[in-house]
Amino acid sequence: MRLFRRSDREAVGTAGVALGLVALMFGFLAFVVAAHADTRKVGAPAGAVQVTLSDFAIAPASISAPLNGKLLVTNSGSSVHNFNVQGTSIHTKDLQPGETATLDLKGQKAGSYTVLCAISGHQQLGMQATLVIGGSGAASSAAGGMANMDFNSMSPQQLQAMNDQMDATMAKAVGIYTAQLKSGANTKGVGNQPLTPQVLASGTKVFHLIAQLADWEVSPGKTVRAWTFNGTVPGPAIKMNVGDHVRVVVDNKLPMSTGVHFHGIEVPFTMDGVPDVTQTPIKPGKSFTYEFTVNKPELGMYHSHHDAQVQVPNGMLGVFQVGDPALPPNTGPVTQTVPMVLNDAGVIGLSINGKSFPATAPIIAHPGDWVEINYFNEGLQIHPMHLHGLPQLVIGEDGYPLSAPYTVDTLSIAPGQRFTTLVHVTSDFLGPNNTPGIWAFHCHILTHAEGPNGMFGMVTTLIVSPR
Ligand SMILES: [Cu+2]
Repeated sequence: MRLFRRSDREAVGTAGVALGLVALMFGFLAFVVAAHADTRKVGAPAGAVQVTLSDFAIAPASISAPLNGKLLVTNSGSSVHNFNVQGTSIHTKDLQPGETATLDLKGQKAGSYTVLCAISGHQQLGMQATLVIGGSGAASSAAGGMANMDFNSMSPQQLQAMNDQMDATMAKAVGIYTAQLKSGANTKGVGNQPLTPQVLASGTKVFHLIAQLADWEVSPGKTVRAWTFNGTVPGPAIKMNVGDHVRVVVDNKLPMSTGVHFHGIEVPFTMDGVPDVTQTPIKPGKSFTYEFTVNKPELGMYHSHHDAQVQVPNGMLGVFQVGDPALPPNTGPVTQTVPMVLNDAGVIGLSINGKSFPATAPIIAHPGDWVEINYFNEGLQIHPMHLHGLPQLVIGEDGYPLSAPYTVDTLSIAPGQRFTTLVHVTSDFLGPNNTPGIWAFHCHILTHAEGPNGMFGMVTTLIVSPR
C-alpha cells in the first residue's frame, strides 16, 4: 500500500529548521530577482499597479491602487478574459491571451470595489477580487508589491521601511509552513486518504463515492465551498491489485448532474463515465455503478466529466491506481510514495493535494531512502515542477514504465498527464553539521509560487532529515 504512505511529520530540531530556512531563502533569491526583472520587462508605467488575469483567477486577490492611479491588466490565461470594476464604468475590452490594457482610475473615489471578469461563468469560477483605491499608504502599497512603486518619489528611509515590511510579510508565510513540523497540519482536512472497499464473497471490491458539496480549507483561514468526492480534495485514493474485479458506486448529492471518468484506466466503453456519450448523466439524488476488471498496473485518476471545467478544478478529482509501477534495476526499495495532485483553477486554485502554501505538507525523508513521487495534473495549465537539490529519475509516464528512465530537476506536467519519479535521498543533501536540509519543491511558473506577499500556491519542501 505504498501509495498511501504519508510523510509523517517528525520533529526536526529548531536549529536545523533555522539553518534550513536560510538555505530556503537563498534558494529563492534568484526566483525573486527573476520575478522583478520580468515585471520591468513588461514596461509598466511608473506607479501603475499590475493585475494578472488567468484561468480562473485575478491576481493579486486584493489589489491596492493609489488615488488617481493606473492599473495595468494582463491576460496571462489561455482564454479570453476582461476586467470590470463593479459599480463604475471602468472596464477593459475583452483581452486575448497575452494582451494587456491600461485602466485609468482618475477621479474614482477612495474605497473598496469588487472587480471581476464579466465573461459568463468566469466570476463563479474564481475571477473576482477586491480593489482598494487610496488605501493606507505604504502598507497597502507593499502588499501590492514594491515592483509597482514609483521609487523616485520616495526617500531612502521610506524605501527601506517598505522593503523591511515586505521581507517580514514573506517570512511570515514560511514560518506558518514550518510550524507544521512541530504542531501538525495548519488547516483542516486531508485528501488522498485510502478508501477501504467492501469485499463481497465473490471477491469483488466495492468502493463508495459520494459527490457532494463540502467546506474545504485550502490555506490557513481560507475555506471554500468545494465540489468533492466524500468531502475531501483530492477525493479518497482508490487502490486495487492487478486482476481485481471492482465496482465503484457513485451517489450524486450535488445540485447538478455528474459522471465519473476513470482517466488512464482501461474499462469497457459503457464504464467510461462520459455523460451523453457512454451513459446518461447521473442526476442529483441518483446513483450509478461502474463495474470492471483491472488487468495490469495502471496509474490513473478519477474525475467528473460533466461541466468538467467547473466540477474538476472545484475539487472532483482523485487518484486511481492499480498495482505498483515497476522499478528500474539498482533502484529502490521505495520507502515512501508521495502523490502530488496538481490543480490551478476553480475555488481550490493553485494547489498541491488540495492545499496551497503554507498549508502544503512537507515531505520528510532520510539518507538512504528512495522516495517515489506520482504527479497527477488535474488543472488547466502545465506545471513545471522543480525540486531543488535532489535529482528526480523519471520512471513512468501516464502509468506506463519508461524503457529508458531519465533524470531531471524540473518536470513539466500537462493537464491530464501523470508522471512517476524516484528521488534517491543521500546524506549529501543534509544541511551543515548533520542538520536537516530543507529543499524547496515548487511549480516554476513563478506566478504559481511566489509574489509580493511571499510564497503561495504550488510550493512545498522535501526535508532530508538525519536518521
Ligand atoms: Cu504552475
